Amino acid sequence: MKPGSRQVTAPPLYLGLDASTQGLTLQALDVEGGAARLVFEHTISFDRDLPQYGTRHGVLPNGDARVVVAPPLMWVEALDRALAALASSGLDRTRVGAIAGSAQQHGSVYLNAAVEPTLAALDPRRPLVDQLAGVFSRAVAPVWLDASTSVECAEIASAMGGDLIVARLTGSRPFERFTAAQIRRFWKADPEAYARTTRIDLVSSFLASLLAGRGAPVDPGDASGTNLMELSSRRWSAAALAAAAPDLDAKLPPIVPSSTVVGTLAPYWQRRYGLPAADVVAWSGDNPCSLIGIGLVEEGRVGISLGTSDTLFGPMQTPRVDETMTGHVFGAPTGDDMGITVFSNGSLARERVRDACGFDWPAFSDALRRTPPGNGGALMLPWFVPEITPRVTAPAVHRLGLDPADGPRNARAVVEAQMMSMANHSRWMGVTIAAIHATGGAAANREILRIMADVFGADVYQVPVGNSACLGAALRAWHADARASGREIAWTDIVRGIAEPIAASRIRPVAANVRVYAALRERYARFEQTRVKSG
Ligand code: XUL
Repeated sequence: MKPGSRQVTAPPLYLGLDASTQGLTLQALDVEGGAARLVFEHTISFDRDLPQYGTRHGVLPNGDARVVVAPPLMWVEALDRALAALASSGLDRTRVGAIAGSAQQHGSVYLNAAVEPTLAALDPRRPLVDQLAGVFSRAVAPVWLDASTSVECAEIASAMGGDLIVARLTGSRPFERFTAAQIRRFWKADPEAYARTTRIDLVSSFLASLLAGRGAPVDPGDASGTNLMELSSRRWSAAALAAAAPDLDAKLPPIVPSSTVVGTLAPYWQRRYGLPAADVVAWSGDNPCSLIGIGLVEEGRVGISLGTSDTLFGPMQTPRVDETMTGHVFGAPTGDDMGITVFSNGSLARERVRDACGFDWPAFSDALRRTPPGNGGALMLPWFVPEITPRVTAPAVHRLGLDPADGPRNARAVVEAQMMSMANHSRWMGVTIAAIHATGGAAANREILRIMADVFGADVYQVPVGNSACLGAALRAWHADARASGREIAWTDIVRGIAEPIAASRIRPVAANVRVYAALRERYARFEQTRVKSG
């Protein structure tokens, strides 16, 4: 096909990319007949497939554990390889209608004046990575795991009038991993390199720019992970920019709605891989994309991901800020807001208790079956590692009326604690939770989900999706492409049949158990408060 033309005869394919910490995934969806079907998936693992960059788990080893950075050139090479894999997949790639992406949030890429002319003149005969080496004003990109900016967070809070003012304005108090503090630290450490920086991208807008062949904007979902966007107007906040670093306004991409078509696939991609001039849709963060990828498109349902850390997230029609300042408000791809709260003692805490009891997972589940809801009033605060929610810097495990040697009751206590903590610390979202979509490794355990249903008093469903962020990105591509051509499709129709929970997996709450937990949640909150204060 002639580059620049788009002759889509068969129903289009929609591409989603997910640039996560450890790898880059591409999925293709076929939406024939109005129902989406996954027809291609390919993942590039940074450590395994691009060993020349020397990453471990996708980031560069560093003597200071608080400093966590990655080489942006590695992401460039991964993007090229992902589209090469699509080109050799046998799929009819001339059918590609639009492409959108999801990226790890908060990370920032620092570019110099060479970036615009370089992107505008990419040579399809040479790999992307060889052509982009000269566009960076900083060779590395700090990512969300970085925790080195506590001083900068305090400086930003003090310049803006305190944590709560920042939280009310931007949706979160200053956090170490958020982009404002990262930019400030770079400016302080290397003011000359900062002055040479003409553009600061998020990981999402950087990769979208490569696809479009010119600087791409950011969406509110990812911009709300910077501590720089005014949540109410979805614009950069002059006060937040001034508190972070000088001349920042001129270096940040504009913010556009998530469903914006930001360009078409650059000639580089068309000529190199035989792709059409497909729409490039604004990229977003992985959490906003996951919201779509597990079918959370209306307030009243939330997702709980039980993984290394446990997270609770869900759409909010009206933005409400967490005045206790542990949760975040991000822009959702639907145009609404989303709340998210992260708990660091997730699977690790469950495993520690399981191991201390000498159980395997079936024995752990059996213990949950054999012990009564409410555990006879016994409580545990399972802070094996520093906890984000509530903020606990010195980890310690506390028990109330619980014998540490009583294996079954300890198994129940850790799960009840996690569920009660999530239920209590998500009240700030003001969402009446009717149903929970459970994902992550531990969501396979139905005994754990039974406790979840009873503590929240809500139906719990299992979700079939593997990479929900990538699927969410591909579905966003479909939604934006349809919208751009005047055929707006409701989000409920976009997710139908592909990003929906498994109906048969439903676990309903038991009324008597819900009553037990309603009282126990208050006791748990008091116990937690006394320990947070004394700790
Ligand atoms: C959210 C966060 C992570 C990253 C990486 O605030 O830091 O979820 O988006 O996945």
